[in-house]
Amino acid sequence: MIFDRKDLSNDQLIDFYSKLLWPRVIEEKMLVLLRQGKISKWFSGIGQEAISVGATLALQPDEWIMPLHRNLGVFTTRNMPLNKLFMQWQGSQEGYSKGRERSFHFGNREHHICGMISHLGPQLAIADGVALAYKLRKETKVSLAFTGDGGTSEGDFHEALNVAAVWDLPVIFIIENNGYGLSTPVNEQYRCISLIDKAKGYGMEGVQIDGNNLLEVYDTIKGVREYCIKNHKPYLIECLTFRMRGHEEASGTKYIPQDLFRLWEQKDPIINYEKYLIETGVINEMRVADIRNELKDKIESELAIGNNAKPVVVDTEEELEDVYCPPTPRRGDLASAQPKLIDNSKVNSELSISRASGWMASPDGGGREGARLIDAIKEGLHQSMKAHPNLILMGQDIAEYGGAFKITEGFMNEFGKERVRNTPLCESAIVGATLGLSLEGFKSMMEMQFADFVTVGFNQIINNLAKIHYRWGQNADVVIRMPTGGGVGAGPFHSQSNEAWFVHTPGLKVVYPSSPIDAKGLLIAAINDPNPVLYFEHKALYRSISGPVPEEYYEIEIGKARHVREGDEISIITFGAGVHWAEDYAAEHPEISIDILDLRTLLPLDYFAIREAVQRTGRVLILHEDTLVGGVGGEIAAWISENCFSILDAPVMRCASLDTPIPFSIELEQNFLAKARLDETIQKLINY
Ligand SMILES: Cc1ncc(C[n+]2csc(CCOP(=O)(O)OP(=O)(O)O)c2C)c(N)n1
Repeated sequence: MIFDRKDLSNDQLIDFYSKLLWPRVIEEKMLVLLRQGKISKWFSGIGQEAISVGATLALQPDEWIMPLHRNLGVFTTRNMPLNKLFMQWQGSQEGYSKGRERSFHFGNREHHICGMISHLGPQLAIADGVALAYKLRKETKVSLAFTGDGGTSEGDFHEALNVAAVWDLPVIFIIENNGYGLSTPVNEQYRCISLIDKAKGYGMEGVQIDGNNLLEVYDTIKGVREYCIKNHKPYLIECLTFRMRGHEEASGTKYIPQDLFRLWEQKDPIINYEKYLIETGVINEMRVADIRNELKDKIESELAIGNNAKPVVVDTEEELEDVYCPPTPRRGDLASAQPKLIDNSKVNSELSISRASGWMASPDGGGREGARLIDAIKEGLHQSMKAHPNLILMGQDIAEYGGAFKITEGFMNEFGKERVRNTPLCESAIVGATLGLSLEGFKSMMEMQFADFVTVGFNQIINNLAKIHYRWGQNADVVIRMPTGGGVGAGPFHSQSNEAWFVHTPGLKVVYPSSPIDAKGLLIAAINDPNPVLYFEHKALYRSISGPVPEEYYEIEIGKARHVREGDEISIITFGAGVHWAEDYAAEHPEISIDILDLRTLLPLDYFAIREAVQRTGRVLILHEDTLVGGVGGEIAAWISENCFSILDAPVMRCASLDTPIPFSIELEQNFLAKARLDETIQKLINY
């Protein structure tokens, strides 16, 4: 192995040695503790340390790194104390994730390390978001993300590299090519000759290096860092290396030919570097022994602290509280933009909403007063852009074109293309980028062109945005706008109601306004909320309903339902288009006294208002546009039966859409929608 020290001093070379050795001696100790049952799982990076250590040394300490399961050297080179790391690996509450995460699945703001989720590839796009933040602030910084050779086959790899290239983001993507996925060799993983061939396809530069040569890794990444900053571009680095142990300790190494171990033993990153330092007189064997002994002593003293971790004390309240980030106090320049809180949660005749004749009105149907739902959303977004100079909008065709539904029309001219960003068709990477922006203190709103397309960004929402605060205390200050719903003759993939997927995910908030006043106030509240909020907006209501909307900057509180209509025979609990179906039905059936509750927020639910609605009539119908099985109606019905049984006069009934995909033809769609069964269900409830 040939080392080139360039202008590194002896002291620096020795410091590098100690940093390279530290993760190795920690691991050797952990493998013993694993066998003793003191820690539960271990993913070994033995043989690959030069990559983690060299990369971290090449970056500034406040540049974000997105490591994976073999990157102990990132954590140690960023000087995370071993006692706390050890507490983390033991599952102690004094570790970095309060005992909630295993092995390397945690991050820490202070050290600018973003914790991985098991799915590997999602780390890459978070680096895009961080780099975008650096770029927007004109900071001379890069972000750096790791992937294995196996991870390069994930769609996340493609999306993250593509977005970084298209947006000219200073991101360093590092592939640690150790020859195997879990047991899958590279020839069953990809067909290009080498993985840097992929760089060309994205229009970026790439280089393949010896990942076991610390100085080569360090020097390359240092140079690449300068390139990325100077040229505002990403870069792909493939580090050739080898995994000297099993995928994780339990999986063994039987599937790997033994010759390979003998070959790579010769290329051990530590032994070779140590040899180089001794041969060039930078260090002598005595000093090497001293360093090794110092590190061994350090391990013992750190583990002594780590072993003293207090036993886990379960506090359910704290567990639930930590799912969400508490509201952030507003700072300086934004203080003047404090939104007013409007409470329209009680029946209020002034807030009557007018609907174009028939719910399935054509977009330009007449008969409106005040602002339309779409105008209200636009105004809420516009005022939020003014209130938050750090709010970034991202979505397909949202810049010059103004978005598929024209909600951001004119925004690009007013706020600039940096803040109103067209995205490539990379939903997963864009959700990942929202999280990266959040790491750097930005707010972002992503427009899903249609709520249906969220499936291709699902993992980042469900597993990263939703869980990150509970896992390691980092918030995801993100709103995802979801143009949703049917009644527009758009078929199975432009009409779905998929809110229930998200209601089932702790850590998200889900709002679903049915009126213009709520649409504006809930959007402002969602953007002000530091947590990830899925904001559902019904496409068929965009231009078919209108109502009074205050011009001021105001919030409607998330988690509060609205009592729409007073009645004493049955209560309809609903949201979105269901509110209008219920109101229409009530208007057409004055002989029935119908009470209507608009939930407005589906997560967290307003249980107080639900109980009151049950109390008012004792007969409850839950109405929603989503299909019946697994819809939110089932959850609400269960809660009512458990908590309001004594005040019920009839079983809770549900009216929902047919359990089929959404058909295209208008006749089939009308039959599909819950509205087609509303009369029948109400009659059943009344006559029970
Ligand atoms: C999306 C996803 N699929 C499968 C797995 C299971 N898994 C964990 S690590 C791994 C192999 C990863 O290989 P590679 O990216 O080469 O990294 P290495 O472990 O070799 O460092 C697999 C298949 C996973 N964690 N996530």
